[in-house]
Amino acid sequence: MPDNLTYKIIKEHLVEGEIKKGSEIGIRIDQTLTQDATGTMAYLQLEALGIEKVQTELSVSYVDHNTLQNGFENADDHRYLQSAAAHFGVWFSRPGNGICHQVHLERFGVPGKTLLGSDSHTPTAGGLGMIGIGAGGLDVAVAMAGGPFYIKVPEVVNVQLEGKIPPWVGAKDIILELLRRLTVKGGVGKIIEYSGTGLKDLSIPERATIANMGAELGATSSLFPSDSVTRNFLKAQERGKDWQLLEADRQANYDHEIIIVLDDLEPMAAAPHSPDAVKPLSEIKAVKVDQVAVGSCTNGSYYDLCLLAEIMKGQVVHPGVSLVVAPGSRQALITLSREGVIEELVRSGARILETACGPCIGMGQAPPSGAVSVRTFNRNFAGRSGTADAKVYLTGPAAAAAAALRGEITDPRELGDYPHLKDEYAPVIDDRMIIPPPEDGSNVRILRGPNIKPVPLNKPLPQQIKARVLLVVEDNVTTDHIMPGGSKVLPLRSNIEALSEYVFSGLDKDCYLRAREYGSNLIVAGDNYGQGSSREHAALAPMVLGVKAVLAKSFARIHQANLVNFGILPLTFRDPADYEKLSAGDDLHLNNIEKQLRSGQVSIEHVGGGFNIRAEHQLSPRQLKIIKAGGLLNYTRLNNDLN
Ligand code: MIC
Ligand code: SF4
Repeated sequence: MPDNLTYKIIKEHLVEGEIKKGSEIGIRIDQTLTQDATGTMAYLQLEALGIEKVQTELSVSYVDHNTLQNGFENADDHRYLQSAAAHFGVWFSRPGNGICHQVHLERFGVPGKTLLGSDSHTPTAGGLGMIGIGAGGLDVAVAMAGGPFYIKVPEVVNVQLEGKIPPWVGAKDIILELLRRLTVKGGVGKIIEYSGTGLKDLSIPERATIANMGAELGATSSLFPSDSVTRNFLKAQERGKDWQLLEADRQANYDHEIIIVLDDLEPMAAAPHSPDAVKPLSEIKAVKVDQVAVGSCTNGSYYDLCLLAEIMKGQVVHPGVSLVVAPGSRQALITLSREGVIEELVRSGARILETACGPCIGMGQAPPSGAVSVRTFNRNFAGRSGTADAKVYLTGPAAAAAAALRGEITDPRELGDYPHLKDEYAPVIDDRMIIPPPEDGSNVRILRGPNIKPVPLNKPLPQQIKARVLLVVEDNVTTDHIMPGGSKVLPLRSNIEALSEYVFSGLDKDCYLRAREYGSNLIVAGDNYGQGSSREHAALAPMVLGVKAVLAKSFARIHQANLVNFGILPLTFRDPADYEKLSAGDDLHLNNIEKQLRSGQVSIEHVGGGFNIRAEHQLSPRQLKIIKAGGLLNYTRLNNDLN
């Protein structure tokens, strides 16, 4: 049977299970990446697993998120990560070298390989024809230790890009169009595979922009073929030998087909506060802009910044706008400097930031109160910028340039002729900020700081859970709601007890106090609970606050896996209408849990209400064992088995 590219790569990596829709399979992971905000936990867990050396073909530890050093915490984490990388045989990309996804694409990604990363935007690597998947740090630690990664066999969507993209419309508009059509939960359980006549005009960084934001669809991954464009990119990166031709078989089967006619697209933006609140820029009128931010793993490439500079050339940013620019990698920054682009940007009034995530995760550059910020990033959840009442619009770099010049949201087509960017691509290759691991790192001492605490463990599943409803939350609650980012909270990522005081703090700052008072808690949620990031802290911190179960209408993939990994029971309503029957403070009992879980259905007693809620679970037999053991670390230790 003719195969799509996704199945071809999965089949080559299959180590457990059968490729049958919906069933769980284990795949071999060739490469892993971690970043600093999730990496300390991942390596602490690798230590807890008792592993001596990583077993992957390549593992890289990046420092790109927590780069503001307001206190010792982030710097201590960086030192811990550097020493742990040397100890375990992991490459270390130093702070200042760039954002993990962009650096990985440029320096390490290989078509046809699998990449597991402790960051939800790991699918960026799909721009190069590899399957990149985001996961919690513990899953990545297990993969580094040589264990398979488990996923449900995904549905594969064929997105055909046909025709030619008009001037002023870019890769970002393609993925925004898909978000407009499919919404933030439209990709759950799916891998998005791209094809069509439009592909030949899309460079690898542009493909990476699209693959990157597939995470906002909730997709497991996004995948482009590996073609002559890929070959030229790899050659320019002096990695031509890593190239191979990879494409779907002719007449390959797909579960869904979507056609996007590129000629019909226009410049768009995702309006506050969701990446799927997409509108054409021509329809957004008279919105004054206070800040424009360009960069991130979505649009921080050399090309993106050249486009910004070219549009702004000879002009200066509007007096009411602060323009901040963070190149995505040191390679991009050096190349842009060599070509005078940085000078152009500075002349146009850009405030050049470190090559890091920066404002995307609220690590500095919080906009003023009530501000409008136009960002080339991928997420615009309320509060993520660091300013609770700021409104963030997500656009491509051309629209960002137009907003920076005009001081209001502007359709970039109003600026006249589209600038001509030169085609050739000659990046400066200089890997001296990437430290290879020593041959034998077993004697390298791992350096810890006082804020780096051991990974907390859960207890095995009891026979009965008596819990109080801590919170009832709506649809599409993000991990940023559950466990906020930002420069104040992120430095606590290595200290779960301290971090737990911020659980749901954006919704209710006293939530943690109530959770401690109740002792045993349950969260009730709507659809797509836990969308967004891969941060396992959104499971770990609730766990230390005594959250035993989450009862939702549905879950986002990575967060559900993280809940299981830390022994928190993810249950879904059999009848979503029952959601209305529950309120914060209700007492619920789950009796005879093991027996009920075995049957797949769980009846939850509402104490005081005199009724029962019917729930179910979608856990595989393997996940049930993990839940029973009180999480994956306990389970792995019990079985002393990574397979
Ligand atoms: C994000 O964009 O939300 C992050 C910060 O990169 C997260 C990882 C984290 O929370 O550390 C992600 O996307 O997984
Ligand atoms: Fe960093 Fe933002 Fe990308 Fe997350 S989405 S990896 S915070 S740049």
